[in-house]
Amino acid sequence: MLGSPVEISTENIREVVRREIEAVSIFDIHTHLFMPALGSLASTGIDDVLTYHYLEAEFFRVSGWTPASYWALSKPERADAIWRHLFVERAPLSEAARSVITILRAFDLPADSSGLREARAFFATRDPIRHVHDVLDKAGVSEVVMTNDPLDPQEAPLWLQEPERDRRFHSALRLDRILCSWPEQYQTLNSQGYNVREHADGPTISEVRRFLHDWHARMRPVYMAVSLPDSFVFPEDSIRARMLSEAVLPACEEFKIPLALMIGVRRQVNPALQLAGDGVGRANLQCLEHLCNDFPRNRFLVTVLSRENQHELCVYARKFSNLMPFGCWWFVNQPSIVEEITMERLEMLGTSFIPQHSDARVLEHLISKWRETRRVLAPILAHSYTRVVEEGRPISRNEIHRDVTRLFRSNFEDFCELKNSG
Ligand code: FIX
Ligand code: ZN
Repeated sequence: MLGSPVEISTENIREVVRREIEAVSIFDIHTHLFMPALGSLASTGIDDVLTYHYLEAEFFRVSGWTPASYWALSKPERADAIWRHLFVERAPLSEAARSVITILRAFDLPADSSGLREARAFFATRDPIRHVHDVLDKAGVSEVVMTNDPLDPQEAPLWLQEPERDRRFHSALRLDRILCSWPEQYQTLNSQGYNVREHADGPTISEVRRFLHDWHARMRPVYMAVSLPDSFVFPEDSIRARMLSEAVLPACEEFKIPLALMIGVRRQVNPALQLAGDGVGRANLQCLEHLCNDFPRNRFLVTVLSRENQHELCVYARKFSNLMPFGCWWFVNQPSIVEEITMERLEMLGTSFIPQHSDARVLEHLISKWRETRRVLAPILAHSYTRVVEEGRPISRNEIHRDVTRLFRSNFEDFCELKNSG
């Protein structure tokens, strides 16, 4: 019998699983957070929490405000407007709205006040370094992976100054501008000293390899990443497909890091809403067959945005061990859908997947998003163990501890070959 000899009775399984999930220190594999040394890019505090694009989308539905009139406001004025329309004039029933309540309660701040004065005063007094520590601690998160864009006009110059690294914040080399808007972006590579052309000829591909090499050395990313539209096809006679197969995937193989594919976003279906204006589409996932088959020495972290693509992703994961499904991304990060996706993955993949990432854009999101994930996943996992015990195979606490650790950290660490697994 593995680990402690103590077999867990079906009555106790729920509580044991709940405690193990409560105690596990999570490795959050995809966020839009920034390490302290990149602090000027970071978002934190009640005004950033309220002007989160998930809430802006809901605000535009109910407020009657035009996007232009909203964007003309300052950030605190926008936060005031969102608070009034979504939290005072309405009960905060949506997932995104309820998570604001979770954040306020985590700092013992009132959740029913008419205004934000007290919350603003509280966050204004926080020491930034201390606050990062407290939030990670409250969320039970020990490490996060950032989203780092080497072509971002604000972010790229900060990396050239060799910012102090923080071992809690890993980097991910984000390649959307290269793989999704090359005609608009290739000049930025030229301005960084790379000699590339719009039509991506051979010399351009080598220069992109050199670019990836330099930024890999600078950021030391745990993976490279790209979000892809629902229309993404591979193979294809396109600059994107060529960049993928001749530059990005060979570079990932050379650096022994995975490529993260986030498939199914329809960017800017309503541009007036800015970040809140993105949509979703069902993708043709046959691209995964070709990528996993044609690049067997590459590893692929994959998440899909459309609910309709989730089952196919599970089936592909059963076919390709170099494919690791991760997270319930964005529009499917709703408790009822997370339940469905996670149950399906447990039934089809056992514990060989990464159930969630936070996609936190504001530091405090870590608290609400992981509290909700823990709340939703515990009964689902307990149900799976109970089924096994009812079939006559005992389960021990150590087995539960091992599996929970796998799901929330070591599956990722092992897939990325990160040293300090466990
Ligand atoms: O592509 C991404 O990484 C997405 O997560 C973002 O673009 C999106 O805006 C987001 O914040 C989703 O949660
Ligand atoms: Zn994201």
